[in-house]
Amino acid sequence: MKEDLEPENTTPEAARDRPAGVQPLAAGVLRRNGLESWTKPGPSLYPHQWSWDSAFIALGLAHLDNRRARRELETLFASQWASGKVPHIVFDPEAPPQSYFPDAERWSSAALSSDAPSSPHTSGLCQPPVHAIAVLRIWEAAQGKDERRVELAREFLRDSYPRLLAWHLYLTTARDPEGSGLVTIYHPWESGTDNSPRWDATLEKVEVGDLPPYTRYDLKHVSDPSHRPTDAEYDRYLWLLEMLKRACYDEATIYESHPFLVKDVLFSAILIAANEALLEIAAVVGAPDEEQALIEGWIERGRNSLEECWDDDLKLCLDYDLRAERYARVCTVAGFAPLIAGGLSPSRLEDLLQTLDSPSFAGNPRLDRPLPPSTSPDEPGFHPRSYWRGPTWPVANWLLWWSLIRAGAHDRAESIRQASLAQLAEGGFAEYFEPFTGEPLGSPDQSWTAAVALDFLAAGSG
Ligand code: 2M8
Repeated sequence: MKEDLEPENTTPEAARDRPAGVQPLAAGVLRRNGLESWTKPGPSLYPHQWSWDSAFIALGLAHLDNRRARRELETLFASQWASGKVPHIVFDPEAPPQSYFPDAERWSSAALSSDAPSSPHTSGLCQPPVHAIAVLRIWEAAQGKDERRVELAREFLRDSYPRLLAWHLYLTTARDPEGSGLVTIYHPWESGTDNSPRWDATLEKVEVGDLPPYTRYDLKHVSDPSHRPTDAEYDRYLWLLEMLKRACYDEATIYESHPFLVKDVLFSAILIAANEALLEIAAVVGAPDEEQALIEGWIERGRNSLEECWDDDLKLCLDYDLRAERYARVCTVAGFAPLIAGGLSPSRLEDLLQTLDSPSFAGNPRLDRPLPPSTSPDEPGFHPRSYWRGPTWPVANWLLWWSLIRAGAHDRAESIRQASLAQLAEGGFAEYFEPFTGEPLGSPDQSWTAAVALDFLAAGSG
């Protein structure tokens, strides 16, 4: 039953703001990638439910069909671990065989950890917590609609709040036993920016042991294997997975022995922004004062800790490798973490805008459009066609746009929105784009790309 399908906004103002019919095309991508209660990130490369993809998808769906948006997140949270962790992949038992590797069997999460759900199977990692931001968007999108829709959205908020709180509690405790305010990740896949040069130095030190054999299925879904991470990177990814399995996904054991323990500034910043959203949700559902105070404490501690990772020469924030006890001096979009975390002083905002518009990022004269490459072209590890090593990612543009609005930099935000929409109108809903030519790369018809387009458009139509 389509209980609350929203009619499309067709005012002349909205039409002016919709380059080349982007809205129906984006809606079509989400419809085609949609299954019964959730959406595949990509038509063939990603056949399962991914955590932060689902959050972005839900915030796009919120403008099309509030019910489907709610179900997207309800389905994901149904697989939350007993520890509060939201797994990075929920495996679809109906997905075609040999379509994605590592598969549920390779992760063996339920066999190794009593915290993991046994059906459907999940991976043992997590991804950046965009979920509370999406839940709030679903609530906002329901405002001004009829009473029943608002009541359904309020019910969803009430159900989501304890799940989100448990998720954020997991991240602020198990993933931050030091109480530093920053989240520790165990694998590049947790960052969502998998092969970014942010991880090169840490990964180089990982010595791959006796790795059980495997076949990469990802390469059959892209036109050119050089867009995807290399085999050497994959060996390390798979070896880290074996290490986590040996630790039975137990946090304390991982902390003692795991070779990849990094304080990820982008992940931490998203958690801070998500905590701000959670605080708003807490107010709507009337959560106890102690819980609201706890969330406020997380936000403050997180922002202070990001400040400690600030590099005044690069004018960016840096990840910290706990094993090597050093910062990763690499310029990538993750360095804009303080902008995403919010609560900036005017001078810090000025610093970040300067970096954003410098030749190291969106001000690079070779760019097809003034959109920041995922890795600065100044970096030795930059590669314009390889995944998170240089291409422009629409989701990263969305994060910057949304953060600039929250920081009050409306004009700067608007130029990112316009440039990103123009890129999608021309190149379609690709997973990522070559920054100098604008060529669409990776998986075509990527769901989160379509979802952020819908959110950009909704903002444009007021
Ligand atoms: C990419 O990551 C997966 C592993 O999780 C992969 O490359 O196979 C990343 O871009 C990640 O951020 C994203 O969530 C996922 C699905 O779109 O693909």
